Amino acid sequence: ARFPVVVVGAGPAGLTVGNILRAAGVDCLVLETESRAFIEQRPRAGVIEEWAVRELERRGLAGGLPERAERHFACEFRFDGQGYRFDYTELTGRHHWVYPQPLLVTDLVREYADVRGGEIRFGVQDVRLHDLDSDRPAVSYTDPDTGERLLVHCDFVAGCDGARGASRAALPPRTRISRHDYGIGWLALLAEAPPSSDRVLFGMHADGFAGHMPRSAGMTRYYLQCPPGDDPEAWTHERVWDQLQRRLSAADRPPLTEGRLLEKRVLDMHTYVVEPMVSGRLFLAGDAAHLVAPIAAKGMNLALHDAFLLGDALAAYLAKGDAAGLDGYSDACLRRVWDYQEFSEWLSEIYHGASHGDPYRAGTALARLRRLFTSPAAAAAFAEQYLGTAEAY
Ligand code: RFL
Repeated sequence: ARFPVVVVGAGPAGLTVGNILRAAGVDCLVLETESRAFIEQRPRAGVIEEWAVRELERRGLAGGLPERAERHFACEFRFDGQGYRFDYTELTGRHHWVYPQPLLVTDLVREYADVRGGEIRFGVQDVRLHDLDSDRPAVSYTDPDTGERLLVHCDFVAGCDGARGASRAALPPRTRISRHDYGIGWLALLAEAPPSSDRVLFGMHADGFAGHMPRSAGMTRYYLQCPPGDDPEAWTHERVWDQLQRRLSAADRPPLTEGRLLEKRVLDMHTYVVEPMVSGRLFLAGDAAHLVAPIAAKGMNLALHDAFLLGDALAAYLAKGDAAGLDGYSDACLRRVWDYQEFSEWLSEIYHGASHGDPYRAGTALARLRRLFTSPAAAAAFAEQYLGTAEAY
C-alpha cells in the first residue's frame, strides 16, 4: 500500500493533521494502537486556549465545542485559609474554554473518518518506522484481525503517537532531548461530582498542592500533590477527600462537593523537549515531541499548535510543492513549546513552594503568589501566559 502521509497515533495531534490533509485533498492513513471506543473515552485534558478554538472553527473542526464547551473567566488561588479570585477576563478580555479531550477526539475522528472519508486503522500492533532518511520511508504494523504484517510506503510520516509511542524511539541517537524532572507526583483524580466552584481552584498548602478543575455538570477533575511513584491504591476515598478539603479550604467558601472517584492515577511531573522535531521524513507533533507537565494545562494546546502547522506544511508541500512550512516547522513549534515549558516551571514553584519543607522556598513562592494580587504588571504577565500566546502562530 502507498499513501503520501502515514499519521501514527489518533490523538488530538494526529487527527487534526489527518483532517487538514483530507481538506487539502491529500490522502493519508492514520494508525492507532487502541480501539475507537477507547480513544473516544480516554479522560485527559480539558482546557483549550481561545486561539486554538478559533483555529479549529476556521477549519471546520470545532464539532460540538461551540454548543458544549464552557467558558471560564477566572481562576482562584487558595492559601492561608482564604480564597483569592483572579479575574483574567476582566484584565485581558480573553477567556479559557473547557471541553473534555474525549469529546474533542470524538469530534475529530468522526470528521476525519465519517465525514472527510479518511483512512484509519484501529488496534494495530507493533508499529515500526523504516527508511526515514530516504525519500521513500515506510511504516509497518501487525493487522489485529489477520495477524499479518503489513508495510505502507509513504512520502512522510507524522509521528503523533504521544509520550510512549514508536516515533520518538525511531529518532537517531544524535537527537537532542532535554529533560526536566520536577521530583513531584500528582495524584490525578476524576470525581463523579459537580464542580464545587465555577472556576479552577489552586490550593497551596504545607501538605502539598491541590487543584480543582470543572469538567462538566457532573464531573470534576482534582489533583493532589504526592511523592513521585506513589501507589494510587494508598489513596483511599476518605484520604483523598480529607486531603482535598484540607488543602482547598477557605474560610469564606463552602466545602467541596464529594463524589465517587472514577480515575485515580499518579503522574510523575517530568518533561522533555525533542530538538529538532524532525528527522529525515519523520515529523513529530504533540506529546511525541514534547511532554509538558499538566501544571499549566498546556499539553493539548501545544499538540494542536503543532498539528495546525504540520497539516498546513504537508498540504502545501504535497499539493503545491511549497517546502517553506516544512523547513520552518520545528522552529515555529519550539518557540511556543519553550514558552509554555518556562511558564509551567514558573507556576510549579507557586504550587509546590509551600510543601518542600524548605522555609526559604516557601517564602519566595508566597511572595510570587502575593505579587499577582498587588502588582498589576505581575497580574497582566500571569494572565497573558496562563491564557496562552494570543496569536495563532
Ligand atoms: P495523545 O493524546 O497521547 O495521542 C497519541 C495517540 O497515539 C496512540 N499510540 C500509538 N499509535 C500507533 N502506534 C503506536 N506505537 C502508538 N503509541 C501510542 C495512543 O493510543 C494515542 O491515541 O497525544 P497528542 O495527540 O500529542 O495529544 C497530547 C495530549 O493528549 C496531552 O498533551 C494532554 O492530554 C495533556 N494534558 C492536558 N493538556 C491541556 O492542554 N490541558 C489540560 O487540562 C490537560 N490535562 C493532560 C491533562 C494530560 C493528563 N495525563 C493523563 C497525562 C490531564 C492529565 C491527567
